[in-house]
Amino acid sequence: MAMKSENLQHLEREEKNQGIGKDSQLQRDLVTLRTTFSNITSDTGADIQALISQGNRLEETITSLKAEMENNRQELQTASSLNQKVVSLESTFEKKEEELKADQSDMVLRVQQLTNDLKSLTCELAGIKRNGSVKTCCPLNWMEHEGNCYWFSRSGKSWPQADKYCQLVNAHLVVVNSMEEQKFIHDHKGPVHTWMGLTDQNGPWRWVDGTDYDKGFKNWRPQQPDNWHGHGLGGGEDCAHFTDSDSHWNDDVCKKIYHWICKAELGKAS
Ligand code: MBG
Ligand code: CA
Repeated sequence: MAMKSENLQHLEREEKNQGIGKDSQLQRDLVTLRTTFSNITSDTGADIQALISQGNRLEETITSLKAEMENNRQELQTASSLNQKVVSLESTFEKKEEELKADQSDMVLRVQQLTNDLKSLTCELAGIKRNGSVKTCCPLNWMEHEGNCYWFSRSGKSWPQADKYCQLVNAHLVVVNSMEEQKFIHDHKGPVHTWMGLTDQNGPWRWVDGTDYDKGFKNWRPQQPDNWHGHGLGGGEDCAHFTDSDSHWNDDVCKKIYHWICKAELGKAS
């Protein structure tokens, strides 16, 4: 703009020098040009001022936006660390809940056991008070089922030793009279070979309580009994046991060490 203004003054001077300043049309044009130019300069100056102040305002806005962004970033960080804490608290809570549930089911089992013990002791006490004449309950740690008492060993013995043990507690090795009883035994014996009161050591198969074998209930595994001699322990197989998995019967060597079950009529075992 400064350049243009100098040029115009120069032009004016030259006009005078050349003696053509009297040309009124030219002079009028010059005046118009000058006014226009001065308008333009002042307009542009105002525009620049406006632009500068707009720029300043923009700078301020940018600064405040930056501060706001920083705030947001920090807030986000806080939120994400809070979220992590919540997640870890949740998993701790879930673990504790599981532990509590396990403890609770242990306690329910224990309460059930104690209730049974209490029932059995109350019944025994009642028997003692009546002079022990009629017993209406199974001893502690025996199971009552259909008018009989059952005791499931938690260790092993040979068949003859298991037989003796049951006699010592006024019972006998278990005799199975029905499929219903077989199922009850299967449900309670656990997955281990378990002796029953059935043997052919003295000839034919005989139940220890005198139950008729031929007419009675049987539940042999297919191809059993086979009095197998292939075990190399001498002799065949003369004692019957419930097999570990499905509880079907097998004859086996009597000196093998298996779990066993005693049975007595309600009120007879001690
Ligand atoms: C076993 C019996 C054993 C004998 C043998 C014959 C896989 O079962 O336990 O008593 O019968 O079979 O192979
Ligand atoms: Ca066999």
